[in-house]
Amino acid sequence: MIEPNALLDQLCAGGIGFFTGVPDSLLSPLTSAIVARFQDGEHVVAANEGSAIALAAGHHLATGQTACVYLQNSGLGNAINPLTSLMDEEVYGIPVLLVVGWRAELNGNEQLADEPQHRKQGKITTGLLDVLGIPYLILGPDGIENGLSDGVATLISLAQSENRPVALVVRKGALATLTTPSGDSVGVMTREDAIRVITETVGPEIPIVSTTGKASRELWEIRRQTDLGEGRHDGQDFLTVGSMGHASQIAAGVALADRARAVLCLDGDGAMLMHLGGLVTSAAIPNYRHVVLNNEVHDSVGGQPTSGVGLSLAPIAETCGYDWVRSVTSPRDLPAALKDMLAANGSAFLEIMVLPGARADLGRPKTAPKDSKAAFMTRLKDGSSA
Ligand SMILES: Cc1ncc(C[n+]2csc(CCOP(=O)(O)OP(=O)(O)O)c2C)c(N)n1
Repeated sequence: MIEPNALLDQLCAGGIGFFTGVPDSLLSPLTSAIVARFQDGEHVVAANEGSAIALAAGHHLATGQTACVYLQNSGLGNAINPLTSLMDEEVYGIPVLLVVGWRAELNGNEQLADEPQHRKQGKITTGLLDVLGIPYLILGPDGIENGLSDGVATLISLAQSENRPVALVVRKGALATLTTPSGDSVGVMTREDAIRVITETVGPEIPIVSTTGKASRELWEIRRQTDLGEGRHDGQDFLTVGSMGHASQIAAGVALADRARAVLCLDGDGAMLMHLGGLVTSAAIPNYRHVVLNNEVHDSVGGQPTSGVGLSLAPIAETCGYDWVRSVTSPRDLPAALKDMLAANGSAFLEIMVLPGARADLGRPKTAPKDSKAAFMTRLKDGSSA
């Protein structure tokens, strides 16, 4: 196990002076250390992993130096386009060190038990790096596994001498823990309380597409406590367990298929910012209802800030063209705001300021994703206006 600050010392000694990325629970000791150690300009939380690669490219163009991009392996998909068409030696040849949190890691042929959304990516992570031609080292609890113990220095030199991306793939338990310093809170109600009020106010006829992380886990648990009729608990919601940032366009696809039925997207601020462009599409759909739970952090992976700390999301929605927009902080105002949102004439966007954090005993969905999908599709079909 390595102390995150000792790893950062190695990266700085290798000449890395700029850090960017999207946080990951497995890498949270490292990102907490980065947040505590580096100032604005030396560290930027990116909106998505592809943007982080582009920031690293810009940093290299301006300074000639190599940047570090941290990401969960699920974010490799977002990073692949700029890795292959910008950084690759067949194009501009730009060095970058990727630090990749390996969810659902493989140990030989054995895969560490993890959630369904991580299984495929866990299996293909190192193979994907091979296909991309990105040399990598694996860092486990006992140190570097496939090279010399001072391999990180050699890896960074390789990136610099050959002008190419390299990667450090980090296993669970490789980094010693470090807690994220908590900042000022923007909300007064918990995310779970807000979701409970949403489920109580939104009738059973409105399907909900919820975002990646703890919001979906809380929604799933709240539904367990609520009988949707005939002993049913499943079917009203589609939990976007993976694919962070895409819940809004899944909901848009559902809403476009039946304009007579309202569809609600339950989003997170980090997820919304990850693929912000989709707001323009959603805002043009009159039966679309967008609720964003804004805690200004990536709460589900350790509470690191999002790229939008201090940013009010409601004016962004307004500019993107939503017909009805409001922001609420007080739990007292929430039920009325939700009712107004549901009754709105045209597309609607409600920002709810919430506290970071979740219950320590929060569970995870136990229904298999394919069963949830089938229940949701049946529900949509039964409730269809066609
Ligand atoms: C492409 C991608 N990058 C990173 C992650 C890891 N991840 C899962 S949830 C999450 C945080 C989501 O933050 P936000 O939308 O603000 O919701 P909160 O957790 O604060 O409720 C992150 C970074 C992921 N699942 N997918």
